[in-house]
Amino acid sequence: MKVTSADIVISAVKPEQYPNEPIPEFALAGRSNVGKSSFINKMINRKNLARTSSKPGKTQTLNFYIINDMLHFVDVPGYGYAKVSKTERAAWGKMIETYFTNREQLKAALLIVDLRHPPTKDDIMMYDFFKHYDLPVIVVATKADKIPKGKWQKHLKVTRETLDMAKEDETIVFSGETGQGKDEAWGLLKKYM
Ligand SMILES: Nc1nc2c(ncn2[C@@H]2O[C@H](COP(=O)(O)OP(=O)(O)O)[C@@H](O)[C@H]2O)c(=O)[nH]1
Ligand SMILES: [Mg+2]
Repeated sequence: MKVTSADIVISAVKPEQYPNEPIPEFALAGRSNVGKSSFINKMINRKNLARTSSKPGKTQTLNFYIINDMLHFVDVPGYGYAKVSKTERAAWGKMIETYFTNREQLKAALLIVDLRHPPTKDDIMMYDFFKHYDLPVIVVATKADKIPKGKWQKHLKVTRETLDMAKEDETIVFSGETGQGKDEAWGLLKKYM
């Protein structure tokens, strides 16, 4: 996919703010700091359109990006950050549930996990949530640059097994640093568009 344009559309907190275009949409879910924003930036060849940060738990909005006027990426606020109040956690849950269960344009969820480590309890919960709502999930195992290539398949197997992934759900080994997996990711997304 040749990306010729990419822009932020809106940072939304409620459905009235979601863009109305009937174009395919893909949402990025994952732990805070796992590499969701870096995934978007790498996919669209932009250094910092999606805000990346080493301070987790900051973004509490759904950030919609439009690519080539033909699809949306939605950067979803991360989970698993300890220093979040009960109230904030509840607000997050409500926003996530509202978005993922009512969005017609949504073609698949991209669950971003860290290839180096087994998925967390929260990752498993997120995966199960998507399956419960019959949403296709693509698991993107990122930060691959941080472990030797010879170990990727072994780690990927742990990822699939820990999430107890359905056979039909795909995984991609990715790196927001090197761009590993980028073409494969675009190839998969095209299948859903
Ligand atoms: N080495 C490496 N670092 C990454 C990768 N993806 C993200 N990071 C770093 O991890 C931190 C969090 O990334 P970010 O994209 O902001 O995570 P988000 O909170 O999920 O959006 C940043 O310091 C990134 O530079 C990757 O694939 N490889
Ligand atoms: Mg982010």
